[in-house]
Formats: sequence, C-alpha cells, structure tokens
Amino acid sequence: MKLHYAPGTIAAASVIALQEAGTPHTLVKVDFAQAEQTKPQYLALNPKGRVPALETECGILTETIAILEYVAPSLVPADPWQAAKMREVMTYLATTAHVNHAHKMRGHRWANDAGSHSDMTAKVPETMAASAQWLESAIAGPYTLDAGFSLADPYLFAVCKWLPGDGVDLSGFPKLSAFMAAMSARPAVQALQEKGIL
Ligand SMILES: N[C@@H](CCC(=O)N[C@@H](CS)C(=O)NCC(=O)O)C(=O)O
Repeated sequence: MKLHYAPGTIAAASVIALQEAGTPHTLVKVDFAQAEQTKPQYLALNPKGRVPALETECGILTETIAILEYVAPSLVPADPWQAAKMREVMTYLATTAHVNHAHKMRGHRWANDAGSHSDMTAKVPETMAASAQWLESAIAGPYTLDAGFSLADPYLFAVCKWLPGDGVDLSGFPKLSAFMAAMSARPAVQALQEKGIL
C-alpha cells in the first residue's frame, strides 16, 4: 500500500494507524507548498485534490474513515457498542470538527467574497472550542474508548494537534490534554514526529 500524505494534515491519522497496526506501506509526501495536490499528476490519482489517498492492490481509497478501517482493522473493537462509540467520534471529527477547522484557511470552498472568508476565519476559535468541548465530554480517557486504543485515537490526535493554532487552549480541556500526552508517549507517534511526518 502507498499512502499519499502531507505533514500537519488529517493524513496524519492514517499514517499513525498504518504504523500502529504494523501494516506494510510506503509514504509519498504531497508538497502543499508547491500546491502539488492541485496538479494534474495528483488529480489523476485523487480528483478531490486532497490527502490522504491510499493506493491499494484493489484501487485508490480516499476519505480518512474508510482508509483507517482498511489499513488497521485490528484497531476496531469487537464489541458492537464500543465500535459504534468509536465511529461516533470519528464521524464527528470528519463531518464537524474538520469542517470547522477548514473554515480558517479554506473559506473559498464555501464563499467567493473575501469578507466572507475573514468572517469564517474569525469564527474558528469559537467553533473549534465547541468541538473540543464535545470531544472532551465524549472520550473515556486517556483514550477515546474504555476498551483501549482504537482507530478513533489517531484521528482525534490529528485534529487536536490543530487546536492551539485554531485559538483553542488545550489546558482548558483536561481529558484532551491527557489524551495528547498519552498519544505523544507512544513509540509509533514519537518516531513519526521525529521524522517530521506528522
Ligand atoms: N474528507 C476528507 C478530507 C480530506 C482533506 O480535506 N484534506 C485536506 C488536508 S487536512 C487537504 O488535502 N486539503 C488540500 C486542499 O484543500 O487543497 C478526509 O477525511 O479524508
């Protein structure tokens, strides 16, 4: 499998899951500084122009939730309730928290007027704080589930890394702070941080 990623993006979740599950893979960096994700070569792979994108023997897979489930099925709890709680958090991250975050830099997706963009950017500390509040209430601690480490954790880690830059002080969220400390102590995460991949 070949994962196309960019540092600091939601692709970090898939990189961590591949590493944690021990799934053989190679990483291909997409250079956002050169807008590589918008160039024909990358669009031929993923017409959405986004990362992550996974090349598999079956074809191309996009969307973080789908990639996580494909590369690390061992990180899905066997218990149906725990699995549903995991997907509850992952769905919230994909549909709400990530979308809130994207309003900071990617307002052009939703509006043409520059004034609308600055208004969307200004709202991000509030909407991301609201997301952090819900996540704080939703996780068991230190990881998302009582059942232990699951696919929700790499995903939550990738989104929580954005919080300080989005104007949200993590110290106001004790469970999320403990979660970030637990994740940062994991050897797989440390190795990826040291390589500048996350
Ligand atoms: N729904 C997708 C969203 C992927 C996404 O928006 N990725 C961002 C990085 S965090 C991206 O590639 N942005 C590039 C761009 O907007 O040009 C997923 O969850 O995988």
